[in-house]
Amino acid sequence: MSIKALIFDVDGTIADTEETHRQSFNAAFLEHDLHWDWSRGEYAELLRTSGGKERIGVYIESLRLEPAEKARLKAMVQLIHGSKTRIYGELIADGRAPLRPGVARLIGEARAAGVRLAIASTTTSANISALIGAQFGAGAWNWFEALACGDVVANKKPAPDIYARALGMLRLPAADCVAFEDSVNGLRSAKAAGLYTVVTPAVWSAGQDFSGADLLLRSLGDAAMPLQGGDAWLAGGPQLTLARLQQLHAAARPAAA
Ligand code: XBP
Ligand code: MG
Repeated sequence: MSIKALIFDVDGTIADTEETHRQSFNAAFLEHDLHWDWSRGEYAELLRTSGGKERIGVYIESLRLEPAEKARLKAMVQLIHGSKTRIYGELIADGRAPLRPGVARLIGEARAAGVRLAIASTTTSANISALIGAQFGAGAWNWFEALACGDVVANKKPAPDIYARALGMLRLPAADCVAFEDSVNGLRSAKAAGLYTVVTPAVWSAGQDFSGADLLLRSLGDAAMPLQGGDAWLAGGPQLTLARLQQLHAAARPAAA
């Protein structure tokens, strides 16, 4: 098996979580008496900035305020983001963001085949723990050998740092692994880290430029949401199986020198 590990992005890839993030940001703003309310359109733009704290900072910078007021608000970002993360965890624990098609199936195939699992995400470990617990059950946390997330790296996606961190934790070369992403920032991060990258765009990232993706599919496909048309042709059927991914990954490997 040329694939030794699958490395999953979280938000938008494992589950479509960004609407829950958006609602959590807005609830946190209310909690802090800030009359900010990010619409879907506004949030889609703000998503170009990876990281919730960085995103709030970019938003504050965009406001027509005196420098001193901007500085005062920026000093509150950590506090606001802490509230947002608490609210998000509560919503996710209620089952807000179901897994995307094929994610549970492919993870099950990988576990059965002894292919290792890892996460490389911009969000916080608290958010990932809430999602994994809610959607896979508490014990699933141990399925992922490496968890590279949030502030463990200085440079978030599209920088390669978070994937380099996951590879280091796995002690594997990029050539032996496959990354799964939903956004152009994530694709750029995984490709810059040298990874074969499967992109399954989420509603929030639809229309972004995914040139450079090794495989671009609407989803990973499962019985309820089978792949069709060109996706089915690329995936070799209604679902992207580990066996098919192995074929594609092996064919993409540079010929041994
Ligand atoms: C997507 C992100 C995160 C989330 C919000 O992460 O950019 O910032 O939008 O989560 P991923 P935080 O790499 O999993 O796609 O507020 O915790 O940053
Ligand atoms: Mg993502």
